[in-house]
Amino acid sequence: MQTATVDQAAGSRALAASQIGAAVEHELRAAQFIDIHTHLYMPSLGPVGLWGIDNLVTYHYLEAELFRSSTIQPAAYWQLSQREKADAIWKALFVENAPVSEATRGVIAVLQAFGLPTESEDLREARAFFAAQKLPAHIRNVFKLAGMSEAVMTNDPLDPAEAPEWLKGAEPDPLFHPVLRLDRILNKWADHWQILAGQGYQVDAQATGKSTAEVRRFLADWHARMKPVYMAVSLPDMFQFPEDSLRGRMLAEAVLPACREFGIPLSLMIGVRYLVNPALKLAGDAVGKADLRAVEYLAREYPENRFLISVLSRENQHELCVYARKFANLMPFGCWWFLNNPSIVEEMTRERLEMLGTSFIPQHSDARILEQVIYKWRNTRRTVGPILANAYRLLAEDGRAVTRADIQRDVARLFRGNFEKFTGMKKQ
Ligand code: HDL
Ligand code: ZN
Repeated sequence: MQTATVDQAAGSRALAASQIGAAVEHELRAAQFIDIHTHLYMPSLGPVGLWGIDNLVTYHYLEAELFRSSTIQPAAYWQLSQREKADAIWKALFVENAPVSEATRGVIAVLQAFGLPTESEDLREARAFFAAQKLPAHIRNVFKLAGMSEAVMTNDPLDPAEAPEWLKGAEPDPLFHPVLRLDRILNKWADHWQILAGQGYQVDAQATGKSTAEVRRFLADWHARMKPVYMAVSLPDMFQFPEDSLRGRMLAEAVLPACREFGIPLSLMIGVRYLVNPALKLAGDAVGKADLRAVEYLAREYPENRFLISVLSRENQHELCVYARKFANLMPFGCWWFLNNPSIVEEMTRERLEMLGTSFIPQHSDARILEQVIYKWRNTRRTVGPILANAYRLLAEDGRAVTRADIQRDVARLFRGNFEKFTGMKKQ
C-alpha cells in the first residue's frame, strides 16, 4: 500500500480512548506553529534583535523576580553592565534558589535544549556556546527546536532604533511577518506628533484639522513599506471606546479605516497598568480588569473590521469568550504576559474550547529573546495537550469517534489556520 494510503487509513481509524492522549501529543509535536505575537526581529532589521544567554537571563520577567530574592536595589542594578546584571540574576534565582518559576525554569529548558550545563555556578560555558553561534543558522535551529515555522514581529515605525532600518529598505524574511505597532501614536501622541510633523505629515499637538487624515497617510506609507499582517496596540485597563479623546478619534478616523482599506485585522491588547513601579522600568507594568464593553462596541459597530483580542486580566477571560460567541469578527488569542502560566493557561484554554470549539488562537509566545520560543512553546504543548485530549475523550464517550485526522486538522486550525484566515494570509 502507498504510504499516503496507509496514513489515510490510519488517520481515518477511530482511536481508542487510551490512544487519544498519545495521538494529541504526537500531532502537537509534529505541527509547525505560527507564533502570532513576538518581540523578535528578522536579522535584516539589524542589531535590534535580542538573543543569547545574557539577554535570556536579564529578561524583564526575571528582573522583577530578582528584586524579591536579592538585597540589590533597582537603582544599583541599573548601574551594572549587562553581564553583571545576568551574573546577579543567575546567582540569586538559579544558584541560591531553585529556578521553579515559569520564567526561571524556561532558561533551564533552553540550556537543556542546547545540551548546556544547567547547574553551573556561573554562565561561562553558556556564554562561550552562544558567542559561537551564527545568527541566521541559529534562528533556523531555534525555530526547529520550538516547533514553529514563523514568528510575527512587533514593528514600531517611531522607534528610533528600528525605523531607520525600514527606511534603508530591510529585506523581507519568510520566517518573520511584520506588524505595524501603534502605541506611540495612540498612547503617546504628545511625545511623538512632532516626529510625524518633521516627516512632512500635517499634524499638531491636539490632532486637529487634517491630523487624523495625515495619520492615515502615515499608516498607508508604513503599510506599503512594511506590508504588516495586522496592526496592533497595547491599551490600558481603563480603555474606553467610543471616547471623545485623541485616541478615540485616531482609532475611528485613521486606524480602523486603514485596517479596512488594507484588509488586515487590528490587534487590541487590553488591560495594562503601565509603570505601577517606575523603578523597575520594563518590569514595572501591572494588570487591571478592563471594561470589555469597548470591545463589544467595536465588534458591533465596525463589522467590516476584524479584531485580534488579548486581555491581560484573568477576570476578563470568560466575558471575552462570550463576546467571541456573539461576534465572529473577534478572534481571542493567547494567554498574555501574567497569564502565561500553566495554572491559568489551563483554565483559559478549557473555557475557550468549551465555548468556542477550535475557533480561537490558544497561544503566542510574546518572546523578547529569540531562544525563549523553545520553552514557551514546549510549555504550551505540555499544558494544552492534556486539555485537547480530554475534550476528544469526552467526545468519544458521548458518541462520536475521534480519528488522528480530526486531531491533525484541529491542531492545524488552532495554531495556524485561524490566524492565516483571520489575517488573510491564506484565503478563506
Ligand atoms: O505590549 C506588549 O506587546 C506586551 O507584550 C509587553 O511587551 C510586555 O512587556 C511583555 O513583554 N509581555 O510579555
Ligand atoms: Zn508583547
